Amino acid sequence: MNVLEGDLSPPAGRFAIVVARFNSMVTEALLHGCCDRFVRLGVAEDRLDVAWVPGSFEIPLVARKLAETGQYAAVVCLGCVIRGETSHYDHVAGQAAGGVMQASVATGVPVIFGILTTESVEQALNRSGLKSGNKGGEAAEAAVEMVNLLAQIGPGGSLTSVPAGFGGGRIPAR
Ligand code: INI
Repeated sequence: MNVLEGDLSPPAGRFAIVVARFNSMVTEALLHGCCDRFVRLGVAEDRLDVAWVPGSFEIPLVARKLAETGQYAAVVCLGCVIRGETSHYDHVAGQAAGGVMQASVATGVPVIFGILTTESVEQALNRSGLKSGNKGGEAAEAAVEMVNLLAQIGPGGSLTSVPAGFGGGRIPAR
């Protein structure tokens, strides 16, 4: 059995982060957690580009445009949609999630969903660094893992370097 799994070794390339200004107290904390984790994983700040958008609804378009440039190994999306604050929560949260997924599948670039969807401000704060970790940091990890996984699968990866018909992949040490 061949097992493919991305690890957290330092990847090459640049990373884009799209972050919403709406609920900026939370999203700035997500951005801080995201950049901090990238740096800890070996991606220096000068390899990070940050694009601010008005709200989470605007994230997918900009994420897709950035992914289409071919300049980025991955795009991380950060936002915060709080149910208590909006009657159109379901639309904003749902469209943001669907759009992020579409941007990724359409471009073949990992586009990571780091948009908090919570019931309350308290939950949002807890998930942006207070009590329950920082979703921005988790998003940076997911980006690195996906880049390393795709490097195993895609051109030049171990799956493409074995003779046709062998179907083999690298079995990473666990
Ligand atoms: N945008 C968010 O990122 N989070 C929210 O909680 C939110 N609420 O509450 O409405 C929100 N709305 C703005 C939306 O994302 C767009 O910016 C706006 O509708 C303009 O297109």
